Amino acid sequence: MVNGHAKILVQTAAHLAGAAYYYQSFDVTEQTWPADKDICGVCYHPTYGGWVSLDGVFILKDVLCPDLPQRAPRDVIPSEEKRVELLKKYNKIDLSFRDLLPVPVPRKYAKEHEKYLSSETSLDEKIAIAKQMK
Ligand code: B12
Repeated sequence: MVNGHAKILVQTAAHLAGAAYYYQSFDVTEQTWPADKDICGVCYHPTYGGWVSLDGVFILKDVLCPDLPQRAPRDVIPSEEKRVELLKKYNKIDLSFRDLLPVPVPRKYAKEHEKYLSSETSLDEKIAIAKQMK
């Protein structure tokens, strides 16, 4: 983050890399939220669903591959109804947004990790949970 802004938008990067589809408000035809409401988008992995964190990108400055074919990400939430559910849950920080694939995911976050993520955004609370885990 630089001056409160992300230096790299990892969700856009994940979508363009073909790694995880980035569902945004414009991926839904009938908007069910007020026009002036900011709806944050969310990436969905074909195998791990919402149980992924996009924690960085590798930039290979001297490696150029102009012929590398671009791979489209798999659209794993094709239905309009499910996309609305996903965006609504994600934006309410209802953590069940992670479980919308029709099949179970092979691996989820540890319970402690979930507790950490569901805690209030107060740094003190997060530090206390991290200390408990230690
Ligand atoms: C700032 C931030 C927040 C802020 C603001 C959220 C926001 N999206 O603005 C706050 C603190 C609220 C937040 C909260 C959460 N966040 Co957050 N956050 C970020 C962060 C650091 C930057 C996001 C950002 O500033 N986006 C700026 C906006 C303008 O970008 P944008 O909406 O994508 O717009 C661009 C695209 O639309 C693109 N574009 C235009 N046309 C097209 C077309 C296509 C096809 C594509 C692909 C792109 C594209 O152009 C626009 C930019 O010009 C990212 C990490 C990162 N570096 O990217 C994590 C991130 C998005 N957060 C994440 C998570 C998990 C959360 C929480 C669930 C945290 C939690 N408690 O667990 C909550 C969710 C609540 C919510 N309402 O979003 C994850 C999402 C993972 C995923 N599966 O997608 C990320 C990626 C972090 C990570 N390490 O994985 N977050």
